[in-house]
Parts: sequence; structure tokens; C-alpha cells
Amino acid sequence: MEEIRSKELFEAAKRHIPGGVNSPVRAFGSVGRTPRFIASASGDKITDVDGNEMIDYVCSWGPGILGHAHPRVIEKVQEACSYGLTYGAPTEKEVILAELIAELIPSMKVSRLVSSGTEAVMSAIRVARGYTKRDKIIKFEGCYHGHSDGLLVKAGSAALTVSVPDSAGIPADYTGNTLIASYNDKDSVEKLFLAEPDSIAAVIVEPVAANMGVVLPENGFLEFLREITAQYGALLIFDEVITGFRLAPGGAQEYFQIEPDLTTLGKIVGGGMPIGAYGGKREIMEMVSPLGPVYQAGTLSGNPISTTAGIETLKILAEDQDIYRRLEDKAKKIADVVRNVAGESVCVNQIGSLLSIFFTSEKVTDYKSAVSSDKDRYAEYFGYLLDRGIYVAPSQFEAMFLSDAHTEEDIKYTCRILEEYLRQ
Ligand code: KE4
Repeated sequence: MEEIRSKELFEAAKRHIPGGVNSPVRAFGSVGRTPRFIASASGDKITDVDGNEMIDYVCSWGPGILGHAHPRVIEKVQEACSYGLTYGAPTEKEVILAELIAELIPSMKVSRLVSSGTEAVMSAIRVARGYTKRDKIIKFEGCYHGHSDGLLVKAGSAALTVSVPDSAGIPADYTGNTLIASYNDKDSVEKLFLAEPDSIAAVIVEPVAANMGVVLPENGFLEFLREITAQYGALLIFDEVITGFRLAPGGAQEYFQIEPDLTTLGKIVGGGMPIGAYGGKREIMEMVSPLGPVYQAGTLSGNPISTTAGIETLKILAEDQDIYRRLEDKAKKIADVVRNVAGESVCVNQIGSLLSIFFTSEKVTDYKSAVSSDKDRYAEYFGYLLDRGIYVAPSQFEAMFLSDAHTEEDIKYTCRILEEYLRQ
């Protein structure tokens, strides 16, 4: 497969854009290949600037649950564009989207739209702190919640596993209020609450982790978080930027039947346009400006184009809920082939339309086991698939996403290539 034009564009991009990309994972740094510059996408395919057509299992990191350029979404967005792109004033579509969110995710009685998942999470944490009048939050090692300062952290050395910045440019005292626990480890959470019984504002968790690769919550883990936060007067925040509307119409909280106090959304809720949302119980969200004392604002929040794309996408998902069975069947087909061929030499974590293939013989249940994977093997696997027209995440620590547009034929082809690779 030719990569000539991608190579040219990558060199040009590097002259004016850090690393040549507008988001780090796109640089293909951990897989040692030239990033494919994409020219177009439709259904389950993306086509790069050299004309290579690939089956897309990144789906823009989640928004593409219906496949690329869904006709109904495109038609509505094109129509919306003719009425202007942004007004900086309230519109009916914001009301419609807020109603749809509350209908599909009943815990989100009241929600606020923003322009990214990062913004949604940053705002939800500020609301949790404002509501509880407490400063500390607990997050889990390996979970990613966007790039706001207080969340770009890694486990520090201190006994309390207080965190330290995981990026340059973040003052050490910015992360002092972020405590770190380990995913699926109840004791690591209990220990923090015992040490700080009155100062933890919230626990934020990806109900299914998908940023250390896909890691499922073990039985009782989410229920435990629901109980311990209620016991100590802390809020439970489900970061459903990936799982929202993906695992079920009502996201992970419907799938696992657990009601958080606040939820953050992104990706699917905007149908591929820039968006984020946070929301939850009325008495908590009444803290948000202009109603309450927690300030949050945004020029393009709830803009007519993002809300149009989001409304149409959620309507399609709500109208045809058999989509979730179809999505799971496709993901299961891929997971089963890998398990049957590779046996114990890899760990496959799959739930709904999300899956990850870890090149480790360990069961991957947390960050520590996830990083035991063989990243070189993953890079080799990535290149083998890419050269055969299959585009998966260019990192072991991301997810494989299925869409309703992935055809039986393309799933079959993918399974054949996976089997070929794993048998060699
Ligand atoms: P954005 O600011 O990228 O819209 O959302 C941040 C975010 C928040 N919470 C969760 C659970 C997320 O997965 C994300 C972003 N996801 C990554 C993919 N793992 C976005 C891809 C990228 O960074 O380019």
C-alpha cells in the first residue's frame, strides 16, 4: 500500500503542527509507521490521501457508532449549515438534545453542553467540588478523562498514593487534590476514604475503562463505588465519554443498572461534531452558573451544527435498539476468532461493541496488567493489519470500536486476516 502522499503531508504538517498532528495518538508514535492522512470516509471505510481504502475500527475514537457519513445525519447537518453555523444564543435544538439526553440517560435530569469530553469532565469535577464543598477527587490509574491539569496525573510515591503531574507544565500543587486508586481494587479506594473521610468530593471512573485498552469492571466493583461514595457523602461521576450511548441507549449506567450522581459525555452525543456534556441530579446541577455559584461557559457550547448531528444520531440509536445486539455480535465474532486461534497467549477484553486485544498472557484487569502487554508485538500486529487494509488503534492502550456500518463481509475479512496473523 502506497503511503507517498501521507509521508509528504506528514512532513509538511510537522513544520507547523506539534508532531504533525492535532492529537498525539494520531502520530502513530508507538507503532512506528507514517500516520495515514485521511481524505474521506463512508460507512465502515476510510480512504487515505494515497487512495488506500481501509476498514475502520477506530471510528474517530467512538463517535462513529453509525459508521461514517450516515445519510440521515449528513442531510440534517447540511440543512442546518444553511441556517448559519453558530449564534452564541439559545436555540430549540439545545432543548431537544437536553430532552433526548434526559430520556435516554434518566440520571441526567439536567445537563449542560460543552465542546469536548475534557471540558465536560473538568466542569463536572468543579460542580462536584462546589456542591460538596470538598477539594479532593479519586481517579483510577489507567483511566483517562481528558487533559485538564488536575487529571493528567500518575501515581505518586506517597503512602496515600497522592498523584504527581503526568505532563510538563502542571504545577505540583495542582495535583495534590487528586488521589489515585487502582481499577477493580476496592481496598485501594477504601484506604483513601478511610484516610480522608471528609474531604473527598467525588470518585470519577470510566465504568468500562477504554483508555488502557478495554478493561471491564469486575463483578461488584461499580456497585461498591456507588455504595462507598454514598456512605462518605462523595459524588460518583461516571465518565461515559466513550461508553455513553455505546454500551446501551443509556450507556454503561443502563448496562450495569447503576445510577451515578453526575455523568460526562462526548463523542456519540455529537454524532461526530465537536461536543461534550455533563449532567446529573437537579440539586447538583443547580450549582451551575447562571443559576448557581459554579462558573462554566463556552462560546460554541450547544452550537446548531453539533446539536443537529447529535440529535439525529441519538434518534437513530433510540429508534432501532436492535443495533446494540448487532454491534455486540460483530465484536464477539472478532473476539472469538482471536481467542480460538491465540488461546492464552493474548488477552481479549470485549463488551458490547468495544474490545481490545492485549499481547500478554495475563488477564488484563487493571493498569498494571495492561502495561504488561508486549507493545512491540502490538506494533507488528498493527502494521500487519494496516498493510492489509484494516485500520485499528495505533496504540495498545486504546479500544477497537465497531459500528452499525461494519458489514458481515468486512468482519469476515478482518477475522481471516487476524487468524492469518496470529497463526504465523
Ligand atoms: P475529548 O476532550 O478528547 O473530547 O475527550 C476526553 C475524554 C474524556 N473521557 C474519556 C473516557 C475519553 O476516552 C476521552 C478521550 N478519548 C480519547 C481516546 N482514548 C480521544 C482520542 C484522542 O485523544 O485523540
